[in-house]
Amino acid sequence: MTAPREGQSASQLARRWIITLATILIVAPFAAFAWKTHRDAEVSRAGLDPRLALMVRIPAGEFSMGTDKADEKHAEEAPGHSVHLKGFWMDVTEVTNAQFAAFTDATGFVTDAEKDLSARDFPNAPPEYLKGGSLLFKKVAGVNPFQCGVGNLPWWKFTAGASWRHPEGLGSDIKERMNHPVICLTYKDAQAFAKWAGKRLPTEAEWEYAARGGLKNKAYVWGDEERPGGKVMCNHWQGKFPERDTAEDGFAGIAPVKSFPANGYGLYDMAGNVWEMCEDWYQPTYYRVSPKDAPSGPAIGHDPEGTGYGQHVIRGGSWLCDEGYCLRYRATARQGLDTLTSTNHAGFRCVRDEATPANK
Ligand SMILES: [Ca+2]
Repeated sequence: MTAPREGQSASQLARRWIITLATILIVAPFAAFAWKTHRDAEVSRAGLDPRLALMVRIPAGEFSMGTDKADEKHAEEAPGHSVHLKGFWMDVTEVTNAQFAAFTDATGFVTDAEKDLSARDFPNAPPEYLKGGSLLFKKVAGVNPFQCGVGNLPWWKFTAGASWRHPEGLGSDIKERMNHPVICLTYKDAQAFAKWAGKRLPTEAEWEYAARGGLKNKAYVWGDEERPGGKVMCNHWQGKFPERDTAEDGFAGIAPVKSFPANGYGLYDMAGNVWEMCEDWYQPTYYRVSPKDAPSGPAIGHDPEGTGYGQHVIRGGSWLCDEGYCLRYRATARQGLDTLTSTNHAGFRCVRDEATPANK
């Protein structure tokens, strides 16, 4: 041990050593965690386009998917069932406009919302629905959402010209929204991006496992309390839906990615902001027959409108989910999105198999 300097007593020196040691013991675990997270994220970028999202490694494991506590309105979340998954990598954020622009710049890809439909392919569709466009949310006053049928919700308006480049319709753009999640895409658009990026869409089971961030059977991806310490934990709707959003969380509409705290795996916005498209077809009763090992969804999609195209799973809820009506920013919430439909409340993020070579 260092000899006491002039004017410094042995007890003073001992105190200094204790303080130094305590500081190291307190700081070291945080530093190690930060270094590991950084290393994992950086490793995942090897061989991938640097314009794409960083990824974090989600370890193999088993978890309880869904819930036995689902009420009648959310029966599709039941029953709770045990699922085992291999490890994989997942994008830290939802795919952003900047990342999607890198894809279209490189490939010339044109999204479904940017194309007109053929009257020959869709002979029963009204002419206004054959124009390229997306379903956009519009505020509606004097509506009780509980009394609206699910098939024709009055706050959804097909808007010709709306697309990921024009998210509020013609006349709007994404210049100031490059770090917002990309929206107004169909499932096929999301799949095309994932393939180009050397990634894929997550299965629904992978999505929920990752969203839980290592927590077990919690109602939300951050715990059991909706607002711990009074804090709004994700971007959703506050106020009277679908009439007035008070934006108590700071955002009336979509927020830039990473605007709220990450979950236990370092993933941002696994609740709220935009719904995230998964690989699986959607069936409300699938959990009754879902296998334990790496479930990949039913063979065909739920088709309540009889379109013949079916629905895929979306997860996580969005900026439109309010506490009183929808509450679908819970960890187990799930619903379907028609395969040919693009909207301004759904986006996606990608995953990659653990064994995928770095050079694809
Ligand atoms: Ca909000």
